[in-house]
Amino acid sequence: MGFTVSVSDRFKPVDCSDLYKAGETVSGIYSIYPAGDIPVWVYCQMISDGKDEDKGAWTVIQRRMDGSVNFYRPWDQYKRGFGNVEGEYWLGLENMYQLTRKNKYMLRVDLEDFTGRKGFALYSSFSVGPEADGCKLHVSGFTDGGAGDSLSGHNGFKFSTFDKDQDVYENNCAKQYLGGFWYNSCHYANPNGIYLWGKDPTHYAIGNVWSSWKGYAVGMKSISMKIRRVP
Ligand SMILES: [Ca+2]
Repeated sequence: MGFTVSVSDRFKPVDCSDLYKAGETVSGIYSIYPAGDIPVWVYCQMISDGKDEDKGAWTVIQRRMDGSVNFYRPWDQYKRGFGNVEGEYWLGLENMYQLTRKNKYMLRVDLEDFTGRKGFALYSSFSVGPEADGCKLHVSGFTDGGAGDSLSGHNGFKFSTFDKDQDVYENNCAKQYLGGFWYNSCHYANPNGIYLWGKDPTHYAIGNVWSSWKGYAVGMKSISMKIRRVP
């Protein structure tokens, strides 16, 4: 395993990049310190082979893979984080804010459908604003990894949950599309929507969909959002 209590007593990595630089090159669960003092468990995807520019660490901030965790949750849970760091989880808006206010990050969204096809979307800049301003999403610099861009349309919007409507829609996007997200009016992607187990045209846009790749009726088998510090 890649963590020990004795090491973290002295060494408080802010994110997975700090761990990678300290010699932890195996993917797995680690504790990081986004706010400096309180440890947070996270999955680190370490890339130690291949091209030099690919090497480094991704800090996973959101992950769906088997439908085992309910993502239809209230604001306080989206703020603090929830789920199982070994499987499906949400790192929490406060942790994302703490991470991205201090350092610059890029974002990668990895997607896989139920036929095994994969795609991704890369963004050269990603940050989350403070709760006092609605935990706004700031994302830009799209590069296509085959899945298209379903996130730039959410840039600048506040985060909404069923009990905290901060979207720009006359109704409640989180209630209507059964997730929590930086809803506009309402979405191009719904990574925290219902785990649909594939294609279900009887339900429109409530799944964990990425519309620019598979439209609004196909839920992903797996989706993960991960951030990496930009030098
Ligand atoms: Ca609304």
